[in-house]
Amino acid sequence: MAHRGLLIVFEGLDRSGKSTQVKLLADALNLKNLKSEIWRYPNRDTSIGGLINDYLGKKIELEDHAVHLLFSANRWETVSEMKRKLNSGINLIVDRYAYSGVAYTSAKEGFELEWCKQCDTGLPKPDLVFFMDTKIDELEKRQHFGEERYENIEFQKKVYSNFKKLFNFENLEDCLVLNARDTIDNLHQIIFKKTFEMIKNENFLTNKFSFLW
Ligand code: T5A
Ligand code: NA
Repeated sequence: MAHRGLLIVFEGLDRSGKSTQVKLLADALNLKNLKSEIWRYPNRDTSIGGLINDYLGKKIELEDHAVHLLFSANRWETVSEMKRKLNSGINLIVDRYAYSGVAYTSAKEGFELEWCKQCDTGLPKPDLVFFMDTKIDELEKRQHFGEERYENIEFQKKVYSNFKKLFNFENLEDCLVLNARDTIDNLHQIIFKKTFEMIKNENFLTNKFSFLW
C-alpha cells in the first residue's frame, strides 16, 4: 500500500526563520524524489485570507474573536485538499498552523487558551512540529520586523509563553525545539535528518491521521 505524506509544521515567533527552513526542507525532499509541497497559514490567496492579510497589514480593523475565527476558517477551508494531498503521498511542509492561532489570540487580553483551541478541534494533527526557538530581543534585528500587526516585543513575549504552554517544553513528544539562532545551514541539517528518519520509518506511516487536539 502506498504511504501517505507527512504533515510537518513549523512554528515560532515572527521572523524566527520558519519560511527559510520550510523552503530548504521542501527543496531537499523533492531532490530525493520525496514529493513535497510548501503550505502556509494564513493562506493569503483565498477571500478569507485576503481579509486576514488586510488585518495584519493594518489596513482594516476586525473584532478579536472574529479574526480568530477567520484564521481558523482559513485552515478549515483547505482541509479537504490537505487530506487529499497527504493521502496521495505528498508531504506537506506547513509554515504555521493552529498552534499559532492559539498562541497569538490567547496573548490578547481576555482570551483563554481553551476557548482559542476550540475552533481548530478536529483538524489533522501534524506528524511533526519544529519550533523555532529565538531570543525575543534578537527578532528586532531581523529584516522587516515590526511592519505587521503583532510584531512588537511585548506581544511576542506573551505569544512565546503561550507556545510554551501549548507544546509543554518539558515533555516534548509533539514537537522538536530548535535553537533558531544557529546558522541556517546547521538548522537545515538537523531538520532534514529528523524528517528523513520519519519518512523512512515504515511503522510510522500508516494511512490514518490523528486529529487536534
Ligand atoms: N497568526 C497566524 C495568527 O494570529 N493566527 C493564526 O492562526 C496564524 C496562522 C502572520 C501573522 O499572523 C499571526 C502570526 C503572525 O503574526 P506570517 O505571515 O507567517 O504570520 O509572518 P511571519 O511569521 O513574520 O513570517 P516571516 O516570513 O515574516 O518570518 P519567518 O518565516 O519566521 O522568517 P524568515 O525565514 O522569513 O526569516 C526572517 C529573516 O531572518 C533571516 C532571513 O534571511 C530573513 O531575513 N534568517 C536568519 N538570520 C540569521 N540566522 C538564521 N538562522 C536565520 N533564518 C532566517
Ligand atoms: Na511577519
